[in-house]
Amino acid sequence: MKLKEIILRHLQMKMKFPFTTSFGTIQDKEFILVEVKDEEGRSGWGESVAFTSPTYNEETLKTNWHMIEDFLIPLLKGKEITHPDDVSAIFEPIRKNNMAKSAIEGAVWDLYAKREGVPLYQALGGENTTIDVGISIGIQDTVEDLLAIIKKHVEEGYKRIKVKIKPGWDVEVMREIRRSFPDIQLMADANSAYRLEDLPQLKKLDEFNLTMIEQPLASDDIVDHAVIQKELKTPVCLDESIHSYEDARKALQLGSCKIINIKIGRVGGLTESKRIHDLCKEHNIPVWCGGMIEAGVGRAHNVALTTLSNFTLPGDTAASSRYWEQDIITPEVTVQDGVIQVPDKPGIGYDIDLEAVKKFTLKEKVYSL
Ligand code: OSB
Ligand code: MG
Repeated sequence: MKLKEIILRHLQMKMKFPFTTSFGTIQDKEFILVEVKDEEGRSGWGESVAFTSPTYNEETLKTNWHMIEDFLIPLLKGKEITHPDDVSAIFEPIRKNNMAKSAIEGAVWDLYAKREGVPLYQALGGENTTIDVGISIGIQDTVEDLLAIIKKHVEEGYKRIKVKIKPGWDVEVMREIRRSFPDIQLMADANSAYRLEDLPQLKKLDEFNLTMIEQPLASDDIVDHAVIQKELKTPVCLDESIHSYEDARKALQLGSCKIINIKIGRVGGLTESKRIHDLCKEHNIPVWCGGMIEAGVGRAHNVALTTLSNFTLPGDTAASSRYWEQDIITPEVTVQDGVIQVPDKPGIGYDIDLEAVKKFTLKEKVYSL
């Protein structure tokens, strides 16, 4: 196929509540929605997961727009695409900027699956028609507030509770959670808030039977993580540190983690996500799908990826209604007893609500190829 047109839209969607991690607070979600069109006018959809500030990683909404407009779209001009895997190959000359690449690549995957008349999850080689999900809970003002939120989500049926931690909001908080919820599947995500010398503090978390501790150390580190993984009973899971198949291969070789969180945007797309999944499967390393507070299009891609067989741990893709009064897809992503039914329509499997898209769009630009 040849791509005919790409439309970039800058959307802003108000979140129901602010989400606080060790690196900061996100309130109004702004992101780029990508629409790619083929010769027949069919559309595929992708979502950039870059935030407005370079606090999770170095990318931002504006750097993504710049990369897509000035480098990625020009690379696609005149190219014949026989399979979405071609897109990562075409983008190969551009270093990093994975979230920008992924937003386009995801839209091409959706378009490809629609042209083939198959659901995206099948195009990816996914096997499961339902996926298990957990939920990620931000840092709260008080432990009482946190316990009340956990209670609500446990009652809703989410299969695993993840809480954000940072120095000063860690061991005593986890102790209180375990006291109230002795049997839930529980984990902690530090978003790189600790350093090697904090090992004694991290070791205290071993007493709470956590499924894992996610990204305790620096966002570009796999060496110190290998040191602490040897000292900790709790499995270490890497998020920020894994940008590619090569990073994953090296982390597994070093013993930097026992679990990997795959985020499609962080690793540059679905093709790379699948390669990392396959590598981890070969090495008996379980994976799960992380979240970036996505709107519906990003959620749909997460759902499709999570159907691959080595996604054996619940992911972070909660219901659309968790963050949004109104999402940009119909139907919205719903969760029942911690399970999402994977849609079986061609492509991402959810329709785009163009009225909603219009309502949330601040800026739109059309590029002809
Ligand atoms: O580290 O997984 C993370 C949100 C923003 C940035 C980073 C992370 C998160 C989450 C929330 O944990 C995931 C979600 O609900 O989409
Ligand atoms: Mg994380």
